[in-house]
Amino acid sequence: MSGEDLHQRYVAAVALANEAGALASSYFRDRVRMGTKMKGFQDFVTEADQVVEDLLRRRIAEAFPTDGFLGEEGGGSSNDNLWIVDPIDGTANFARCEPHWAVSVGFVRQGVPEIGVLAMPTLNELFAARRGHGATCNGVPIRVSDVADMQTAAVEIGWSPRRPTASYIGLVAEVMDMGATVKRSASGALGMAWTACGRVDAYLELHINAWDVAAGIVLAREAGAVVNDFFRGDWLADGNPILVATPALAGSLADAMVLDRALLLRSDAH
Ligand code: LIP
Repeated sequence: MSGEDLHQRYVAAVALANEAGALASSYFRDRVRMGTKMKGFQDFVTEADQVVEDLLRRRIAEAFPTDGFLGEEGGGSSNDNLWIVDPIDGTANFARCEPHWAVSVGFVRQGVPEIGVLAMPTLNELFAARRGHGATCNGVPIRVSDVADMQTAAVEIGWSPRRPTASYIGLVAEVMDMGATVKRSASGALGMAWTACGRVDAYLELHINAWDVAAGIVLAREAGAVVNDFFRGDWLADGNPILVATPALAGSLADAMVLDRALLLRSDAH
């Protein structure tokens, strides 16, 4: 795939994330139209998730008919050129009319994340990155913070019922014992975007799915973050842990998550 082919997909991803964000916004705060349902314990889905994913699936099939598509709600299959989409990341927030949610559009080529775009309509922010070309928020370059002291760090730790509560509480306690303040905002994608622009200094989660991170991991790496090797093993079917952090904090946070420091990927390792 040429650089021009990737550029075309980057331009399309930005336009699609904006269009999908506008569609999602038309459901936001309309609890009746949202039609919230439960997929499982603490696992929400709304009508907006489905219609936004359907829009993205349709648009990408029209524009790039030989590319693959995987969405959180409708699934999909692997492909050398694979779009990985979370139509609304932070669905639990969206369902409660809480504004911390985003549309996540990622593009992965032969297992390498190349393009990541997040649209956050409630703050009118669009995060975008292409591998080797930097990361921006509303067109302005973004960088991770330079925080190196855990005593001044803010770390977001995502949670889901996919791992035992005790493991989550244990990680929170360990990171707090290291001196950091810990938060959880229920959108992994935005946790990675926040890390990329220095609003927090790291995002950790013991297990997360590919559609939650495919875009955010490009944003974070292009903004100078160190990330773990999420795209290993059967990452597409099974997910993996995620670590995204400032370079100075990544090693000690990897130790807290019992991740191999040797497998951390530095942002200059393109
Ligand atoms: C969410 C993730 C978050 C995780 C939540 C949930 P969703 O995605 O972004 O990191 O902790 O359990 O999986 O379901 O809102 O698209």
